[in-house]
Amino acid sequence: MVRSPPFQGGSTGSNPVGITSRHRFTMPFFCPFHSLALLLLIKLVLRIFMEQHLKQGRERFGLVISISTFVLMICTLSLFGCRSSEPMSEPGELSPAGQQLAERSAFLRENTFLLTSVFAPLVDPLLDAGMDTSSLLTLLKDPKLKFEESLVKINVTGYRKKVDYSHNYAPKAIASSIIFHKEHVVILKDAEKKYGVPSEVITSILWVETKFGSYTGKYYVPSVFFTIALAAEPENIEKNKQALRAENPPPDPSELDSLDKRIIARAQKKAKWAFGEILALDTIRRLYHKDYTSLYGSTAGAFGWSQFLPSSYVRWSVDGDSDGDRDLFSSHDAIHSIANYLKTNGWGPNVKDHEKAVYHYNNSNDYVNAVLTLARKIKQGL
Ligand SMILES: [Ca+2]
Repeated sequence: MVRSPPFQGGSTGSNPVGITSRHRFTMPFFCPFHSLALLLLIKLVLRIFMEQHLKQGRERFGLVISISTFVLMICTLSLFGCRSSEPMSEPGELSPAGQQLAERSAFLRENTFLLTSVFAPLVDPLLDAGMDTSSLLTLLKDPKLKFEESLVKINVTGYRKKVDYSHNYAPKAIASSIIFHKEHVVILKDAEKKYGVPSEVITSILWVETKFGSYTGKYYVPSVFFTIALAAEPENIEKNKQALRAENPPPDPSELDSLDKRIIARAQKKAKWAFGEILALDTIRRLYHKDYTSLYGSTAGAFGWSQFLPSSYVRWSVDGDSDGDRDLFSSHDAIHSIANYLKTNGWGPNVKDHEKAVYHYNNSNDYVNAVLTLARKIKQGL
């Protein structure tokens, strides 16, 4: 896919159509300064002429000649200065910013559906951030791209539901993990040797995340990020404010202002995060030639056996089997990518290092406990 030149955003200030000012004063004596200088020069020449004919003193004549020479010199210098500081250009030439603006306008005129799309607020920011027009069109024309109402809901009063991870180290989980470890022992030990992360920890994460690739998520990943990137749009903020007031029981009226501010702050944070993940998706397309228009994952947009976010894919995925593709839907690449992730994010010789690295993977102490408990049980069962 040929990448179109990225557009740059921003106002062109007092020159909205982008016409350059470089062709001002291309006729220099239209400049008020030069016009005045010319008048002075003409006046002095006339005076010299009159002085000569009136045969007045030679000294006075010399003074007039000196003054006229000085004025002529100043006039000439400023004339050249004016021309050199404002080089001439072809009439109608656009500045780079003006040209970009004109191209952007033409693009939007050719694709008016963008302006009526629910994702219209993201078009300019994504183009400003460097996403090329062709990939943006591919995404927004795709009927799979949908606004997922549930993903912009923000709850600022309810406690986050505690996730129970204990089933992840139940006997069935341990037995399945030991079987997987034996079947993939060569790849697991290769990753362990390369990154210093124990094979049973890698196995444990693969089980907890996706049950060895059995549940990698059913959400269309671009829809997840495009939807969440709209979380801070006024209508979505308003929906959350209304939902807050409709809660049963409703919140204390004296707390509403504070809760509204929390909704706005959280929505802005989520929208910024999702916008960054859209750009990471596009980076994956550009750098690794991956087609994300068939990518499915979790409600958080994590995908593959290892459940990496797009930004994690860009930073920490690796091509474990050296086939030229970082494919997190393959066990080989997922195993090496998890090991690389943990190694890069703090895995070391101490328990604290283990906890830190796994916590980085998923910010939950219960998750950390489940992963490390299952890993210990796998090791005991081998
Ligand atoms: Ca590969």
